[in-house]
Amino acid sequence: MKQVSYVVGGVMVALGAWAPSASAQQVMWKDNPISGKVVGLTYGTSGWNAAEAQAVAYGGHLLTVRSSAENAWAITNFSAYWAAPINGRGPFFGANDSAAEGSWLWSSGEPLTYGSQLYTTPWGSASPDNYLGFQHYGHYSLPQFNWVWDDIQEAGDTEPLRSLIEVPQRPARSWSWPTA
Ligand SMILES: [Ca+2]
Repeated sequence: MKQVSYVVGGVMVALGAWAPSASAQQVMWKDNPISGKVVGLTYGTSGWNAAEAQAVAYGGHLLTVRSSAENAWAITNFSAYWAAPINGRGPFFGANDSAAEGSWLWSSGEPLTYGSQLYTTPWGSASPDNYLGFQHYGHYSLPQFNWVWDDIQEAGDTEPLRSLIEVPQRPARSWSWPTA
């Protein structure tokens, strides 16, 4: 196997015998002409906090969605790939109310404007419902609900989820998905 290296958080890390297995580092990057940013879908799944930490390591945050156009762009460009392997839920994005119940914020620090009207588009009509008292993390729900936004617990409820990352520019090294 070829010796490869990559940069994480400014530190060069050497990897021996890297193989193209399904790792959390595999991200499908696409340029978003609406926001002018680069959005990536992780192949690996995780809880929300690990996903946000990975996004920060790439120089960004989990995805901020600023308009219906940006929301539609994400669904159009990634939904064919983004369902979690077991129950098919869509990926995490940056909206969360983990600091204060009911106060939804973006992990990027941008104010939540699009999506601030809860229980209506882009949210599902019953979302966010803080089910069981600890659903604080936004994700795209399920295909049969047209990928409306939903709140889910940190670990992704029944399974960890893929995640959408947003960065200012393409990372120096990017892996592609095994299927794309
Ligand atoms: Ca909540």
